[in-house]
Amino acid sequence: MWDSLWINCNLCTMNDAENDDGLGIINNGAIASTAGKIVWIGEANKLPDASEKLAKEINDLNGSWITPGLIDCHTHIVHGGERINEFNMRLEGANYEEIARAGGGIRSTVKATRAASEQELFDKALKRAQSLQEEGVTVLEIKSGYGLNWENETKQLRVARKIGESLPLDVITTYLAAHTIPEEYQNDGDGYIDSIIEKLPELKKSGLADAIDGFCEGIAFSPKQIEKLFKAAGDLGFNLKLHAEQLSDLGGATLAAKYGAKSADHLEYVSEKSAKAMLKSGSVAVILPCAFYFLNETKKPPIDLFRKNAVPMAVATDMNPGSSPCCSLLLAMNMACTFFKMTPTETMRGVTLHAAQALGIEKTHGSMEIGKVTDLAIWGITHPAELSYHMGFNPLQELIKDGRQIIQR
Ligand code: DI6
Ligand code: FE
Repeated sequence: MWDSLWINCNLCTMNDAENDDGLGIINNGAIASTAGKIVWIGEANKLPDASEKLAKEINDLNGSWITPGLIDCHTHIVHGGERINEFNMRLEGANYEEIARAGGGIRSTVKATRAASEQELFDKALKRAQSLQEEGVTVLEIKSGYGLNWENETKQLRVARKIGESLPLDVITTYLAAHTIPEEYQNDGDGYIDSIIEKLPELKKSGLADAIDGFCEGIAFSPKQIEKLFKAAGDLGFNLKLHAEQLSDLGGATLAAKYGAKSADHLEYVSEKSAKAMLKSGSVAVILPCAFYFLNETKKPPIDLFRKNAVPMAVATDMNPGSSPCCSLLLAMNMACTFFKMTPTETMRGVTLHAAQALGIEKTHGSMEIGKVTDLAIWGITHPAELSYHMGFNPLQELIKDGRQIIQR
């Protein structure tokens, strides 16, 4: 007996075995779920006889489309304060690096995050998570990185975990203490990296973080410093990720690949050598078009290079108060197409299959296949490409998490 059966729908399975169009489309399909897992999927006319009697509940979708629940694989939604003053400064001509060097930027959010209580951080982050969820997101990565000391970094991670416990949403947490050098360490980046490394075993024990991330950039940490962090974190069994080549090419993506990182993110300035290394290591290129847009950048990530080298591309919001105050994964998909000329099929893969790979959960999430979790987004659309096409319009009709309906619109 199945718990639920969805019929009269078109499926965008993201499973190549179904259809090698890059989306795994099945027109007039059906999908069944038991105990939160997919137990049957295929063309409706191949359903076993008397399947109406096989399911406790049948949902007739009247021609709607089903995709896997979307995955936002790069966010900083837990943070204190906003950065509207910097927005104004940039409109008047200052750039992101200048503001950061003048003590604004990440450090100003660090002040606000340290000052905020756990409850305050939670209340704000919950709204952001809900707004992502309203657009079909069922898995969300959340980074720390605005505490920059043990007490406040773990405060952010506890809030992130609590978001996952409070909403029907899977939260993957990432420890980004190596986001920038805190004031207490001024010009001692090496000393700060050592202080992070010292706490990694305790972090591992706490279970608060699934991955370790860093910001490899002139205004943050050098490849040498990141390498030291990656060695220690990798030895402890953490997944690795890296903000790399956002503002310049320091070879961060090559380093990420060398340590088998799940992803390297941003990558506007990435080299061909790094792209090749990423293919070898299976690292995903996480494309963050909202940060590119909001900072008014002109250098675009080399999408053709990733295509040519068959590097999987994910797309994410990078939701954060400084470079991407964007809570819409659908808008990120749209911008990936308009700015970077990714195809709607590539962006769709970027928020499902490849986003799952960037988080190391591709065995259970990111496509609709027998045995994977029943995370389904149900849309009133004519084709999945429509999800990359609209701006400021949300065609979500229903969201199913672990087989249960959690949103109906
Ligand atoms: N790159 C980014 O775009 C965010 N972090 C990072 O390393 C921006 C963070 C911020 O400006 O608060
Ligand atoms: Fe980021």
